[in-house]
Formats: sequence, structure tokens, C-alpha cells
Amino acid sequence: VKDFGIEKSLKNLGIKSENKGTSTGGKFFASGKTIESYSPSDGRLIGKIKTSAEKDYDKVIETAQTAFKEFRMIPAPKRGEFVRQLGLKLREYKDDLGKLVSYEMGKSLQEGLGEVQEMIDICDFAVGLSRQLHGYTMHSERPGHRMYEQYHPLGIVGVITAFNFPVAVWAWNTALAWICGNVTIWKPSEKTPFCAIACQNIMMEVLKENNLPEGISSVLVADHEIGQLLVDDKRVSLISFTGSTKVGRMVSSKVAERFGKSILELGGNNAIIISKDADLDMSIIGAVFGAVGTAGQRCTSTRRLIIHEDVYDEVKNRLVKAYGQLKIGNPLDENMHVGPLIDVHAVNQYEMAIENCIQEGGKFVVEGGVLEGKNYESGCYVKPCIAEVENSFEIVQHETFAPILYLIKYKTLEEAIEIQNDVPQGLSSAIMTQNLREAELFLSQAGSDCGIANVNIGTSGAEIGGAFGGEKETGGGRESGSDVWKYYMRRQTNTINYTANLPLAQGIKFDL
Ligand code: UN1
Repeated sequence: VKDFGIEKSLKNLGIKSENKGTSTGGKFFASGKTIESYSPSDGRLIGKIKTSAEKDYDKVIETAQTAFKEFRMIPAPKRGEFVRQLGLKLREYKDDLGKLVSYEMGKSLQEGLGEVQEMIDICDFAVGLSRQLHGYTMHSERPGHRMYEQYHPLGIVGVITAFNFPVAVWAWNTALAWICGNVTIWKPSEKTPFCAIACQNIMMEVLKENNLPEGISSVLVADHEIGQLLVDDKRVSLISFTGSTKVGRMVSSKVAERFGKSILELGGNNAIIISKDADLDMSIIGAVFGAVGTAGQRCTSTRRLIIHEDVYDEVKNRLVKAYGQLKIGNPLDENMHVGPLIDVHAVNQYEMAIENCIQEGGKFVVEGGVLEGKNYESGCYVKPCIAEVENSFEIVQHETFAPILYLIKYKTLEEAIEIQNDVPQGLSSAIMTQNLREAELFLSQAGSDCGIANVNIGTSGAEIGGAFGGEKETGGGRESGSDVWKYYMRRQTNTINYTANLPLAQGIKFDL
């Protein structure tokens, strides 16, 4: 089996065959069972990890609580300096970490490197922000009074991430949480534990070089029962959760029950509307990358194409041709377009979705199927496929994390927008058109109901500078850019009286 330099990268990232998972920055808390992580690319065992038991969990929380008391008193721009250093380290380790992401998760090397780039970008973004974090000053109705608001850190931020963006989502959360003065506990997906351990190893260098105490950045490698403890724990002020709508619904109500805060990044069912006024060359590239990139395992993957009847056949034929040219294989091999799904369970889901689609009357114009034989030994490689469907099919209303693309025909733009919005999810959406009226209608309040709406860009590949997230069953959370940092802080309104009188608000008289 060709190695693609992965052994060397694992070594550079401090990954061994036997590892301890959970750490608070220097100390390890790993007295639980041992898990293994296999690469979906070649099926090989990457290594073993000792996970955490319940008593380890308590130690991690206590360490984080103590660290918070110290960390919140460090000025925000100084905390920004630590984030700047993390960004520098990530630049140093970009190739190794990108390669590990590709190997353990299965996305192409280009996309693995792109993910690390998102980490670097959010660090840069956070450094600047660390000198801002500002509130408003308002005018008081009372003479000699001043009123303003300020933002304070929350405390412990729990970050629960999915396998599909095994490193970037942690960085989006941690970089912001840190400059805001919080400490973080990261519970990564059990499917990609080594990506998390590698990030924590990189982080450990920053912590050590700055003499920072244990508990500012922790990684908690454990099963979902320990994850449940984190969700239920009053000591954890904010839970940032990325994952399925099913689990997200539970997380949301559990956190709400204890009046905690949550950021939810759940499923998407993203569509591109291809108008008769679209640039079709651009549309095909956008659609194919959106549908097959990361083997259809992004929250922002393109799942539906809503195509105008005048260009429907042409788009279909060009897609069929483009799919015929896709190379499926080892994601570390730069000649490949599509890598494997994360595991055999995901392959079963893919097969079931195809089956359900056929049963509901879907017609496949590019057939799917599981690949076997040489280079496909892991059993995780599948063929990207395309089906003509009705938007109302149950399977089309549902997010399947696999490269299955659905085609739907439309006559008027109003109808297309209605189809686009007629799913339970509301993450990303796009229109391909050169017609200004169409583009503006799509972006208006009568247009897309998603958190992300693009013109002449596909649905995936959002930049970190904007707020990332979606509506409806996507959960309503926002991460990354814009003013998202406010989620990581508590707001306080302050009124100061600098006179010798005590006038009451609302003109109330109260004399003694
Ligand atoms: C996700 O799929 O969980 O827009 C996040 C994108 C990436 C983020 C995706 N920047 O595709």
C-alpha cells in the first residue's frame, strides 16, 4: 500500500500506536476503555487511544473551572496573542495536519489542507477581534447618568464536533471562545479522534511556551455517554454542537432545561437553483463540486438541483458527462476527485437512500454502487450518483450524508424558491443566474429561507468571515465570523450615577 508520507506526518504530529486521549493541556485523564481508529482510505489501523471514564470527566471540568478564573483576567488582546501563536503553529503543521484529516476522515488532500486553512483564517480573524469586543454606549434619560454595555466571558465552553470537519470546527469555536476569555473542552467525534489529538498536541506547544495553566484548552476523548454529561452539566455555560438534527434536538432541549446556551449546527438539505439565465459552465462546476466534494459529507453539500425546464436536459446531460470523468480513490492521491465515506455504516445509509429513492419513483441517470476490489479494500468507496425526483419524496426531504444528487424541474422562479424552501432544513442555498431581478428576488424576504444564500456560487465552501449556520431544523446557530463572538459572552448593561441625587427612572417619585 502506498503511504503518501502519512507515517511521517503522524510522527510529526506526535501520534503513536498507543495513545492517551483526554488531556487538559499537559496532564492526561484516560482511565476508560481503549478505542481504535481506522482510515476509511485504506482500511488500516491508525492507532489505539485510551478514552475517559466518568471520574476523568470530573477532573477535566474542575481543571477547566480553575483555569477560567485565571484566564478571564488576562486582557483580551493578550489572549489574542495566544491565538496568533496558534495560527503560526497551524501554518507550520498545515501539511501534516491536512494530510491526517485526509487520511482519518477521507476527504481529498486539497480539502484537508483547505480545512486547516480555515483554522488559520479564524485565528487571524480572532486576533483582530480581540481588540474589539465592544458594546454600545446609550444616553440615559436621567441627568448626570451614563449608560453603557459590556461583554464578559461565559466560563466553560463545551465544543462537540462531527467527523466531517474534524479540525476546523474546533478552531472556529476555540479561537473565538478564547479571545472572549472562556476556556474550552472539546469532545470530538469518536470517528476522528486522531485529528483532535493532533490539534491538542499543537495547542500544547502554545500553552507550554506561554506558561499557561492546565485547563484552558482540553480535549475529551470519550463515548457519547460522557458527551451527555457535558451537555447536562450546569458548569458548562455554552454547548456548541455540530451534528445530526436527531442528536441536536436532544442537545437543544437538555441545555435549555438547565438554561444553558447553545449553538446548534445541524443538518442541511442544500439546493442550487439553475435558471435559464445561468452561466452553465459555472453551474456545472459548482454543482459537481458541491455534490461530490468531501463525498457529499459536508453540511453544506449540494443535495438538490432545481433546474429551469428550458435548460433541464442540457444540464442533465452535462452532469452525466462530468460524473463520467470523476476519479474515485485514495484521497491522498491528488489525481482523485472523490474519496471514501467515513465508514461502512455510512455506506449502508447511502445504499438505503438509493433503495428508498427508487421505491418512491426516483429515476437514476447516473447509477450509484459500492466499489470493490483493488484500492477499495476499506469498503467505504461509493459512486456519486444522480436521480430525477420529486421534492416531496421522503428521501429528498431527508439529509443523507453521501454523494447522491437529486434533480428537480421548475417553470417559474417563484415555484423554484418554493421548492428550495420546502424542506425541514435551512442551511445553505444558491442561485445560478445572470438576471439581476432573479438574483435579488432570491435574496429578498420572499426568497431563500436559509442562513446562507449565494448568487453564482455553489452551496459549500463558505468563508470564515461571515456568520455560518442555518434556520429551521439546522438549529439556528451561527459560528465563525461577523458578530458571532457575542454568543460566547454574556452582556451586561451598566448605569452609573455621578450626581448627588438619586432620580428614579420612568419619573417615579419616592421620598422618605
Ligand atoms: C460543515 O459541513 O460542517 O462551507 C461545515 C463549507 C465549510 C464549512 C462546512 N466552510 O463547506
